[in-house]
Amino acid sequence: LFKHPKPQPSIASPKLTSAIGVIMGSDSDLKTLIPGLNLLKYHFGIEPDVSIASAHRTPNYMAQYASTAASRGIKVIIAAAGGAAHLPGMAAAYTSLPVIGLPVKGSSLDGVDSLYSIVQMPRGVPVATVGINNSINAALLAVRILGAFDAKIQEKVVEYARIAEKENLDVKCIKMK
Ligand code: RP5
Repeated sequence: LFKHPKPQPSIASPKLTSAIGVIMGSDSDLKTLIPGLNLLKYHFGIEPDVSIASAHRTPNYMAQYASTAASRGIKVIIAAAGGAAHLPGMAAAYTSLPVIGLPVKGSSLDGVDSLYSIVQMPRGVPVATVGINNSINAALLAVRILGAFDAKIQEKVVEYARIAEKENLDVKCIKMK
């Protein structure tokens, strides 16, 4: 069944909600994004500007979203899509902001279709591509970009790495016992 994207907020009166914009091709992509969204919210204290903006089903909204993102205060965009995953590339074509592409694993080709669609951008229109379904890395790359210009965010990035290292060590110690 074709699922229509949910009604979108009007771009006519856009409001700044976050320095990170998160767009996805379909509401079916949301579950893949949840780990990254939770990381942004609970570790970094960032509530991203989240929207469904399909490159194919709502191309005008997608174009408006990407072309007005910078003027709304967004600094980096995470774009998640599966299948013929044109959303990150099209968003990058409509904005000069950094775009992080998150390939979503679909039902037929294990996400390799999404990965190839996102990573093989033509010269001149870059998309930073993370691993299939790896919304954690998409979130971390976004905060690393922001952290280059914001000492508090950078501190949080360092803290995250420390926690991850400790947790990994703890897991290894448990396994060795
Ligand atoms: C893409 O098509 C979306 O990003 C999604 O991953 C995939 C399937 O969409 P639905 O048919 O589940 O809406 O555009």
